[in-house]
Formats: sequence, C-alpha cells, structure tokens
Amino acid sequence: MPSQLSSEAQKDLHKFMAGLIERNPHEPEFHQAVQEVAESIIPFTLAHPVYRDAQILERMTEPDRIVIFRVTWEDDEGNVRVNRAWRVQFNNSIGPYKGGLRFDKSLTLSVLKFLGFEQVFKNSLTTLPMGGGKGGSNFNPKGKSDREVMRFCQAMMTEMYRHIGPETDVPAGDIGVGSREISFLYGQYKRLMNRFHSTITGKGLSYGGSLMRTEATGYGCAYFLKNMLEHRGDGVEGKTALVSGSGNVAIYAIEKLNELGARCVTASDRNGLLYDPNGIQDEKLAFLKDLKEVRRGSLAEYAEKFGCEFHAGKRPWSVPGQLAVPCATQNELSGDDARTLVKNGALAVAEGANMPTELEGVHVFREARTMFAPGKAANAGGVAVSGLEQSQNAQRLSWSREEVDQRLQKIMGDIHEQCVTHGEAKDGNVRYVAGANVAGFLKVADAMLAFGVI
Ligand code: NDP
Ligand code: 2IT
Repeated sequence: MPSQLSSEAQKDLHKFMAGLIERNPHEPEFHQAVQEVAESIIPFTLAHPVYRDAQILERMTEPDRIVIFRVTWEDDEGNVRVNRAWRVQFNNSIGPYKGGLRFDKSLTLSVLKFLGFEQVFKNSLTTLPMGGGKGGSNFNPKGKSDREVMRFCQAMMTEMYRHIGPETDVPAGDIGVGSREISFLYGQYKRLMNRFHSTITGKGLSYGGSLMRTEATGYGCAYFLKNMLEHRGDGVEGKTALVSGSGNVAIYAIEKLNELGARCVTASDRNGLLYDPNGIQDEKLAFLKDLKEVRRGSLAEYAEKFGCEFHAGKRPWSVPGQLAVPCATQNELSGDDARTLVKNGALAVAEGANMPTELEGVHVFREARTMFAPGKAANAGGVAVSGLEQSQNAQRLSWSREEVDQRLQKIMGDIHEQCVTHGEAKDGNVRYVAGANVAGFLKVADAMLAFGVI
C-alpha cells in the first residue's frame, strides 16, 4: 500500500480493491493494473466528488463486453487444432474500441483485461478519438509455418469480423502479431465483408497502411524519454541504455535511441539476455532486425556472430546504465531489479512494453525519485500512429514519413505535457504515473459523466 496516501484514501483504496478482486477472482494482472491506477485516481476523486458520486472508476473497471470464441483450424499434417480467442471491448466513451491482438501460448483473460484497461487510458492520452480494447488468442505462432499461421488467422477472423468495424472496434498488432498476421487477418476480413474498411491498423503500405506505424511505438518511446530528460535540463546523448525484448518495440526503440546519441548495450528474448558493451548499432542492428523480424531466431546467434555475451534465462537490469527501457512483456522488472537499477545510478525508466514493471518496482522508483514513465504514456506512439492510419484511410490519402513523424513527435510531446500538468509536484519532481493516470482518466470520465447513467 503506498504510504503517501491519506488514511481516508487508503481506506477507500482497500475497499475498492477488495471488491474488484472478489468480482474478478484469479486475475492477478488485471488486479495489478487497476491497483496502479486506483492509487492515483482514488485520491483525485476524493478531491473531486462528482466522479466518485457517479461511480466512474467502478464503471471504468468493468469492460463493456467480452467476446470469447473457439478457433478451429488444421495444421500442416492435417491435425485438427483448437484454440481460444477473446476480444475485450473495454470502453468506447471517446471513440471506437481500439487496441492490439496478442498471440501467445500463455495468454489469459486476466492479461487481456489488464491490457484493455490500460489501453483506455493510453488512447485517451494520445488526444485522438479512440476508445480502448484488446484481444488475442492462446495460439502459439512459434514454430508454425506461414500457411498454418494463415489458416489460424482466417479461422479467427471468420468469427471476429462480426464484432469489429471502423466505427465499432479496430484491432492491430501486439506480441506475436506483426505484419504477416495483420495481412492474413485483414485479407479474410475483406473477403467476408466485401468492404475495404479501415478496420485493422498496422496494414501493409500497399493496402492502406501508414508509413512509420512499424517504427512508431519504439520511436515514440525514445521521444518520450528525450522529453523526460530535457524537462530536467538533461539529454539522451552519451547515456547508456538498457533495453529488454528484441521484437517490434525494442528494435525501433534501439534504432531511435542510437540516433539520439545513446548507446544501447542490451536486448533480450524468451531465452535470455544479450550484452553488447559496444552498442547494438549499424550492421549489428541490421543483423538483429533480420534475425528477429525475418528469420524469427534466437539472440544467442547475434552473440556468437559478434563475439559478445549471451546469458540464458537472464534480464538486463543488473547491467549498469542510466536509462532503462523495458520492451518485452509484463512483469519483467521486479522490485529487486528496480533497487538494482537505482543502486547503479539509473536516471530514467520508460516503459516500451505494457506493465513491464511490477507494482513494487513502481513504488521503488517513486521513493528513489527515479523518473519513471508508465507504458500508457511512453508506449502510446504505436496506437497514436494507428489512429493516424485511420485518419489517412478516411481521407483516402497517405502522408509522407516526415509528416507522420512530426505528428508522432507532437503527440508524444503533448502526452509528456499532460503528465507534467497533472503530475508535477511543488519541488518540480514529475510523478509520471499519477500524471498519466489522472490525465487519461479525466477525458474518459468527463464523457461518461455527460452521457448520464449508462
Ligand atoms: P513482439 O512479439 O514483436 O516482441 C516481443 C519481444 O518480447 C520478443 O523479443 C520476445 O521474445 C519477448 N518476449 C515476449 N514474451 C516474453 C516473455 N514471457 N519473457 C521474455 N521475453 C518475452 O512484440 P512487441 O514488440 O510488439 O510488444 C512488446 C511489448 O510492447 C508488449 O508488452 C506489447 O503489449 C507492448 N506494446 C506493443 C505495441 C506495438 O505497437 N507492437 C504498442 C504498445 C505496446 P522472443 O523473440 O523470444 O519471442
Ligand atoms: O499496446 C498497444 O498500444 C498496442 N499493441 C497497439 C495498439 C494499436 O491499436 O495500434
């Protein structure tokens, strides 16, 4: 329990969380995401009772609806395979549901509810008209052939198409769902609907995708980190950065951080940690992209080729560095990892992934006054450019790379500004978690208030 809360806020928080846990048993990730938000929002609603009286937080923690369905498909040997899929339509108060699809063998409803809940706040912060949702399947794309992935995506869309649409719900990618999967999903949607709708984002450039959507989450995270440091009169240049993950978000975070003058010395995958003290850059970054985006291989291959260290089962957080950028998955940075980072002099943490830091770690960074940007602020660049993809589709035109980049930088700057407005303490310390939560909450809450009791 955070110690800086008043006793009234502590009591309310405890009661609220006890009710939420009782209503949503066995969903630890969802409890964690809600607790992190409630720690900021309950004190805020105590000071602004209009939101409390209208039970806005209670309503916002109950998804509008969840669709659960079976996906049956055939593998290359002709075996019948059965998976489960979900679409969590969390809140559409400020725009159609919007959020990614995740394919991961360990995916659960708890994970999707945490992701959908976070997405509501994140999408609100982007300043674009997007509600929040998330979906996916326990399908494991690892080791599957392209044709198996195609058959799975077609079977999944054959059910999902009736629940989505440009004015209803607009999915995109996430872990395990990249350009290959989006193309198969969109192809089947188009076939079933006989419509060329902007119902999925992250599309290929030849059929309605936006320039820079691929890079947007990682680039946006680097821009946010730059804003954080500049707000303190510092900069990214010359700093050592620890990045985790080696997928879409991590690769483009590394690329932009390199451009801004940082040295990224780590990456990770499910097998372990890559440590390259000279920095992952130039032909080494090109190799990493090919290894992970095209060949879907292991980082151990990079270590072997370039003669650096690979530590099986390890994460980057004990390597000394000033910037930490977790870009793999939830709960990959523990309380102890946070203490190690603080001890080693970390200045700033920007979450490229969704909820990579355990709640204890969030509290450690707050106590140590380490700048800490939660994913809903720092990784919003991806969904923001998804929103820009929808705008381009609606106008039937494509903006240049420079135009999208300018807009992305502006949006990340605006999100930073909102965090400062709602999170800056009297001593100038910016509490990004509280700032992002309150700013994200307000826009959605005001819309819900205006709609009356629904
Ligand atoms: P990818 O599938 O492209 O990459 C995921 C990376 O994380 C891979 O390197 C993968 O390892 C690693 N990883 C996944 N699960 C685990 C695990 N359980 N333990 C250790 N490593 C793991 O996904 P993205 O890069 O798209 O997503 C990464 C994070 O960013 C997620 O939290 C996602 O929700 C978030 N995010 C993504 C956005 C997007 O636009 N794609 C937007 C905003 C947030 P391996 O290579 O071995 O599979
Ligand atoms: O977590 C996220 O913001 C995403 N996976 C991107 C969602 C989107 O709709 O682009």
